[in-house]
Amino acid sequence: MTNEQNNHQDAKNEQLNAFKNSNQGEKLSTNQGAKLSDTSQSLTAGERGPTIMEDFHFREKMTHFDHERIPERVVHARGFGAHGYFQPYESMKELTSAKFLQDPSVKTPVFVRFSTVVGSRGSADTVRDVRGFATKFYTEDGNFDLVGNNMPVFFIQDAIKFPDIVHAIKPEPDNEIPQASAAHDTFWDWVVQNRESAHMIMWLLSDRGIPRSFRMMEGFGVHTFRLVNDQGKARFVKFHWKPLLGTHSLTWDEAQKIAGKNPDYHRQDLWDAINNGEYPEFELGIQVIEENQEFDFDFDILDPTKIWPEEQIPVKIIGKMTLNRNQDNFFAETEQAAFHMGNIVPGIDFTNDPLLQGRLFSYLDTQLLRLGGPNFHEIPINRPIAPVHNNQRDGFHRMTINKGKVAYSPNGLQNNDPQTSSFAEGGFEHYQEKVDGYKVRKRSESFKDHYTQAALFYNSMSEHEKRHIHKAFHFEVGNVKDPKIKQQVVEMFSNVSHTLANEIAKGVGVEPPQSNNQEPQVSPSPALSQLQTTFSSNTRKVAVLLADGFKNKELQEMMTTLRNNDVHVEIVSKTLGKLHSDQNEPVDVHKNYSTTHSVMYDGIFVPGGKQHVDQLMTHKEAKDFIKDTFAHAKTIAASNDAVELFSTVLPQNSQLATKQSNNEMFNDHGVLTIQSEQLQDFSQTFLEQLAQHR
Ligand code: HDE
Repeated sequence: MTNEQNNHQDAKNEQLNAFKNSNQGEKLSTNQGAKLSDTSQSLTAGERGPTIMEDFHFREKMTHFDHERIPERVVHARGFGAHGYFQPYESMKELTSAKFLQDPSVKTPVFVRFSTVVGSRGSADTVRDVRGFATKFYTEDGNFDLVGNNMPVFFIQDAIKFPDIVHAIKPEPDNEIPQASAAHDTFWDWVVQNRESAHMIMWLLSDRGIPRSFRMMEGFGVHTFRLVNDQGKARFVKFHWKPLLGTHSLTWDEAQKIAGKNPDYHRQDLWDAINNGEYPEFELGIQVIEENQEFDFDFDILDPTKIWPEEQIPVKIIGKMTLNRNQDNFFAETEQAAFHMGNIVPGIDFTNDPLLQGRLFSYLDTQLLRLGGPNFHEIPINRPIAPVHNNQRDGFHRMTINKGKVAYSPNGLQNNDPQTSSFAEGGFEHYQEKVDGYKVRKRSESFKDHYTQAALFYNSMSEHEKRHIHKAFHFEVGNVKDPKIKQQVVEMFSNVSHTLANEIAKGVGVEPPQSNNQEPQVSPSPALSQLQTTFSSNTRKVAVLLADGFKNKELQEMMTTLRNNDVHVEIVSKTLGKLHSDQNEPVDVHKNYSTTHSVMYDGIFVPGGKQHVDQLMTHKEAKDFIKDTFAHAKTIAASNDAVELFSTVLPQNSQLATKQSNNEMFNDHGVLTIQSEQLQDFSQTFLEQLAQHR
């Protein structure tokens, strides 16, 4: 890589560096730079007297503190960001003039913010919700914001309904209950009144609503955009992010328990992965439809409640994003990041998707309130690396010192500077689409089919994914108090699938569907099932349950294989400190049963050692740990003496061994046991099972 390319990649970082400040080795001062002799005692009239007005330091310190909050985002309040870069695999010149998609050797800096939608800033990470996936590309042509979600469709077709759906899904206004949840009356009342939400509800109540990690979820631009090339030729496009680790989810039971054990589970996971050098990677994919094919499909390509099935319109992978740097300051970077659909660059353009059109208004508007005025683009995280020159002036917290008398255009005094640029010179020109129509408040007939793709999604799920959807309905709709709404949900989803509607009815205690709705006839789209994803044991976490007197050789062999394959291993025991093997070799305990829980791991291993196993038999927490991991269908392995522990703890019918090879036994529940001191092959099998996720 040449120096110039390196510089481009680092340009954003260098820009941010200019604003960074560290207190290390420095003297305490006021905001005006006066050094201070004391910051822990107010200035008072006498040692036991009142505080004196003159105490400028007290007043400055307290006033600043009183003002240190800004409004949280009205939606997507809870989020977490990271820096990285994007690199195209090949030139996309044929399709777009966007500079950051031209040259595979150019790295464009990015900042990504992942978020939940409904919960407030302090809510838990693992709630059932849509996840935001917003990427700011700091391109040499200005910032391009791809503000997407981890689901490819949305609840509504028209932005004007957004305040309604958000009011319905947020906590109910009289008592502000429930937090970060759709499981309440107002949301489901809204759903049955808004049938266009059917498809999105299927995604939300599927495993996609409870991702295992931000690193293991897809991202989607949702709307149909345009790519425009140098010749001005345009095509329709949808954007996809595909995680290299595959798309994986928690179970509902895990998600709920993790929310209590570690509400920061997802942000911790992202932060740790980047700190460990395990940089999350996402490939950028595009689906392209030619302009003359706009009406070739049985859905409207501008309808944001529809996907473009991948089997029909394949996703072409065009580049990769790597997140390789954690932020230095959450507030300065993640909290002040201001995304906006209107941050666009030449070569990409909008379409008439009515949801997209409305978002183009909302994002700028919301930043004006949240960040306190029109100069939020000057906050370091939001600054483009491209030069900024215009006649916009003044306003709260203006940083730029614009020189000269001329702040208008056209002007003669400054020879018309700053000058506009033609399309050929890289000036943004809106795509000249012919639009002709009456002013109406009316949705096109082509947007009216709300059930075919909801059925496509449901029918493309594997049996266990369908079961998870049924259970999710039981929880979400089961929490609705009004029986009328529950019945309406059943009737609504009988338009998607009778099986689904009957399952919902059974679980929430209402009548099976009364209406005789037709189920849409669809053939599945395999790409929708998470069974089709990539599987890898990379960066997974394994707990080793231990007590004094374990067999160190077994422990070390397993740990070596796992660690050599980028699996994280933690030793969990009743108390922190050190444990000793049967030969008195010491090992450090990483977590005790109070500071962790089985839901924090993707698998467990228990080595042999009689004394150690006898003790685990008496540790209720160890037995619960094994039972829980088994119940969540994760990989569990025991060697030698520990096999007996498993047979005691696990349900009788769990069939510890259904298959035997090389002294090694395993079954399709992911339970692995071995009676041998040679664990090499066994640890490989464990690794393979771990990669299967469950
Ligand atoms: Fe947003 N959305 N949204 N949204 N959205 C916001 O902007 C809005 C929609 C998405 O990490 C807000 O800065 C309207 C779809 C993400 O900072 C606000 C409509 C998609 C984020 C807003 C939608 C999204 C937001 C709140 C209906 C996926 C977080 C704070 C037309 C494609 C960005 C803010 C971040 C945030 C409005 C629908 C994604 C109020 C009006 C569809 C990832 O402007």
